[in-house]
Amino acid sequence: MILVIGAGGQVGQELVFNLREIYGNDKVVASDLRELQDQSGPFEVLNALDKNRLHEIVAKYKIKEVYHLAALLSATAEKQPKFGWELNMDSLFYVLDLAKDKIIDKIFWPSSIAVFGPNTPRDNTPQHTVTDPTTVYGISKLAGERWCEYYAKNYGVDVRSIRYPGLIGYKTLPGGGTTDYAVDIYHQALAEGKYECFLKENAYLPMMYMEDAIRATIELMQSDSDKISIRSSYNLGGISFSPKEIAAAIKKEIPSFTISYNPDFRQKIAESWPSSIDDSQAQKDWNWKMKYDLDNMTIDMLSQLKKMKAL
Ligand code: AKB
Repeated sequence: MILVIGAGGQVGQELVFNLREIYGNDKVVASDLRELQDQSGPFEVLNALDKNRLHEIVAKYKIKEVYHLAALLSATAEKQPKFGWELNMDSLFYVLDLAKDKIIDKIFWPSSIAVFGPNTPRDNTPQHTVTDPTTVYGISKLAGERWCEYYAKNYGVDVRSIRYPGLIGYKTLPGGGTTDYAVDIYHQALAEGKYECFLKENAYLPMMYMEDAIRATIELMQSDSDKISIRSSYNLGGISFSPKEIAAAIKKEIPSFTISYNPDFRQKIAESWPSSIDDSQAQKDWNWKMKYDLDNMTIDMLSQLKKMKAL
């Protein structure tokens, strides 16, 4: 049995859907702070900081695999630093300890490009390099990565992780990240024909279409354990583009679309992150291969959003 913590979030909703397609609706327990609309399988209300409730759910369903997605993202955690640290770290320990105590067998926990910082090489950022994050979110993800590796090496815990780039999907809205503009822009392009961006026009960041990100997550989790050479977190490259370039891709589909720029505090966060990522280790270890580039992602995003609006 599988438990997804944070099933109501941007990644969670899509991951639950895909896991249920593969393993069956009744084999995947979704959990979140609040009840979810989609009740296609078992659901439990769970605050990721409530260790007793987590243990209760794990025992009730005989959970063996946990996808722990609950976290405060970069922009939100800057507004509540102490709580961001507490949520992102304590909840991870609760899950890691379940595996250390042999109650569960396998964990997926997402890290992020936010582990990098201003002294990290910005282009084609290597797997092993300077990590000097400037945000609470990045600090918590970097600390989490070190703990994952520690638990894997010292207690034999089977924990797997990906440093997600900015994720772009049509089914759900992101919650409180620096890369959120790249989802918002598609919604606004269809609704208003224009978009005001909170980053500068040349703020290059690594991004990825949700379908690729979900596939990467499941492929990593399905790989043989002896193929996984990285127990902290794998770099995942994705597509690198700037607000100006995504606007140009949208303009190809909606010629009247316009963009303007009004950078806020998130610009500084974006400047501290890489512009592109080297994911050759993921390619080598578990045959990772991305499918979507900027143009085919844009075509798919716009057509899916149009379909959803028509419903
Ligand atoms: C954020 O912008 O905080 C996230 C991330 C890159 O991890 N999307």
